[in-house]
Amino acid sequence: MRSNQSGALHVGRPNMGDRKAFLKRVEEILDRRWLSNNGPVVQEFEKRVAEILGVKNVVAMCNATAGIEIACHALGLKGEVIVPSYTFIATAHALQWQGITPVFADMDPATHNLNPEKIEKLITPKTTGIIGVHVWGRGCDTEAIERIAAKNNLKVMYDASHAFGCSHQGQMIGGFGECEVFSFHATKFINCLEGGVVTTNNDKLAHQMRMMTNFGFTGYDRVEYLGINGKMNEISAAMGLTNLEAIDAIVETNRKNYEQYSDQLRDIPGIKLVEYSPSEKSNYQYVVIEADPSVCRRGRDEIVEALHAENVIARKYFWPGCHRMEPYKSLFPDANLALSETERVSANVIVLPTGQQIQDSDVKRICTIIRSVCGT
Ligand code: T4K
Repeated sequence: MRSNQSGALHVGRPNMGDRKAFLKRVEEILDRRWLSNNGPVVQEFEKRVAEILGVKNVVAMCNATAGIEIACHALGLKGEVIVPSYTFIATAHALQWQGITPVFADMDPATHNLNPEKIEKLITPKTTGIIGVHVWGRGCDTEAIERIAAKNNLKVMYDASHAFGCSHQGQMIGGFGECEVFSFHATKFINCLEGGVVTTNNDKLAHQMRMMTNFGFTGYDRVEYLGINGKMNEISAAMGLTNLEAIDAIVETNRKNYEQYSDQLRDIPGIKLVEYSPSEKSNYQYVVIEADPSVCRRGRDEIVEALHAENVIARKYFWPGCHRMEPYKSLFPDANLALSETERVSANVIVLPTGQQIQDSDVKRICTIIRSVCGT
C-alpha cells in the first residue's frame, strides 16, 4: 500500500506501451464523448484479446474481482466452492461476498497450484464448483481438476489473473474450464490501469455475463438478468490496447530479467527460483524465490527485511494464505490442519521486482543483498 518512495524498487511497477499512442487514443475518446458502456475501444480490446488467446468470447470487466463474481453468478455457483488458499485474497472474497463458502484446498509444493489430490475429500453435497488459480502464470492441473469435476457434477472456472500470454499443455490459457478470468490491474503483466476480462468458448455463458456486467440489460428499457455494474471504461481499454502493442517487448524484458536473476541466484544455498517450462509460453511476470529455512543462514523474513532496508520492496505473496486472513481465520479456525504445504511454502516465498523499471544493475544489487544475507 506504499506509494513510491524515491528510488524504491517495487514488485508490480506497471509496464507501459507507447505513451504517445495511449494519449492519442485518449484524445480520440474525449473527442468522441463515448466514455463507457461497451464503447468502440472496449470492443477493439476484446477482439484483440480474443485473437491473442484464441478464444471465442471475451467480456471486458472493470477488474478481475468483479469478473470472478459475475462468472460465479452466471455459472450458478452456490453453497460451497473449492479454491486454493494460496492465492490473492480476491479469489476467496469474490465467493464469500456472494454468500458462497470458499473451501480451501492445499497446494502442490512443486507447482504452487491447487493439488487435485486434495480436492475430492473436500467435496460435500453442498459443493457446486472448483476455482483453479494459475499461480505465477503456470497452468494448474486442468486435466485432473476437470476429471474430478465431471465425476462429481461440478462446474470449473479458473482465476487466470497471472496468466495472460501463458500457455498450458501447448494451449493458450483462456479456453480452459467453463471460463477463465484475467486481471489487467496496474501491477499485472498487461495493465488497463484497472481492468479484467472473462474468456469463454461458451456463447450462452458469454451472453449472460455480458448482460450481467451491465445491470442485466438486454436492450433499451429491458432487463432480463440480475446484474451489476462491471463495465470496463474506454480509457482503461485504450491503456490495454496500447500495452498489447508492446506485449513482445514486455515479455522480452521480463525474460531477460528472469534469466539474470536465475544466473545470479543459482549457487546460493537454500534459495530456489520458481521455474517456467521452456515448452510453454510464459510472461515471466513473477520472479519468485523460496528460501529453505533448513539451509539458509537467515529466514525468509530476515531476507525481506534486508531488502526493504535497501529500498527493494520485495513481497511475501501469498503469505499467510487466505485461510489465515479474515473473515476466514475466524470462520474456519482449524483450516490450517489441512493446509500444511500452503503454510510451509508461503512462509518461504519472496517475490522480487521485475519489469521495465528494473535495470541489469538492479538485479545485480538485489542478488548481492540476498547473497550477503544468506552468507555466501
Ligand atoms: N486473483 C489473483 C490471483 C490476483 O493476483 C489478483 C490481483 C486478483 C485475483 C484480483 O484482480 P483485480 O480485481 O485487482 O483485477 C496487488 C494488486 O493490487 C492486485 O491486483 C494483485 N492481484 C496483487 C497480487 O497485488 P497489493 O495489495 O499487494 O497491492 P499494493 O498496493 O501493495 O501494490 C503492489 C505493488 O505494486 C507495490 O509494491 C507498489 C506497486 N504499484 C502498485 C500500483 C497500484 C506501483 O508501482 N504502481 C501502481 O500503480 O495487491
